[in-house]
Amino acid sequence: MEITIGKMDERQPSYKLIYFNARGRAEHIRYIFAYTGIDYVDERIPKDSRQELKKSMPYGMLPVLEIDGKLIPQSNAIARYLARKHNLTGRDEWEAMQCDVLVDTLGDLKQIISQYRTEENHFKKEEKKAKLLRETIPFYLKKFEQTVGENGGYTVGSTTTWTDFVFAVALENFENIFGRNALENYPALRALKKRVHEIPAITAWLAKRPHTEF
Ligand SMILES: N[C@@H](CCC(=O)N[C@@H](CS)C(=O)NCC(=O)O)C(=O)O
Repeated sequence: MEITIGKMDERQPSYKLIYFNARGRAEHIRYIFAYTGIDYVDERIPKDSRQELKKSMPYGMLPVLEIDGKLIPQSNAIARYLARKHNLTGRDEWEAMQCDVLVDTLGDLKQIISQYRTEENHFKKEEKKAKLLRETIPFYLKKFEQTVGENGGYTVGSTTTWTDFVFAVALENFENIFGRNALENYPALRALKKRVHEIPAITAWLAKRPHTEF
């Protein structure tokens, strides 16, 4: 008689992450794959096949994660699913909720920054930039700075979570958009980004990932 110890179904699903050749809304998912060491295909769709491919996606948008052939949309649903499976949502339900609160709040700020970046009217764009730099960004970043400072360098609790990855990716973009000194008043946020980038698996990913502007 054979005795099976442990879970019967330990098979790793097959994963293919489908996105454009950009960090964009897929990079935090790539960080999770890098950190956990899970195999996946990092499929980057060339510009000329974008329109055709989008038609076959559940909501016509990317990223999509193909899990054993099933197409799953929504970047944060994908990231949260992987994070839950691989213990990256904190120590308990409370911390998992804190992860979501921070990811969604950062999402609010990213949306306002995106409205500024896509503004075509030069005058309105300058107005939006001034308000962002004077009010909106300090409002959010001061609060994030305080939280990360209180948590000793983590966004949530005292362990690495997927939220740390979401923030590290966003802070890198933030410096690209607003300049190298954009985080000079936020030492805890700079330290958070540095800590994430110094996790060996993430350092290795940063060294080998394709270079893209965003
Ligand atoms: N809430 C969705 C938004 C997805 C989204 O807006 N994707 C953009 C790219 S970042 C897209 O596919 N746009 C269609 C296009 O660029 O043709 C998510 O987070 O996954």
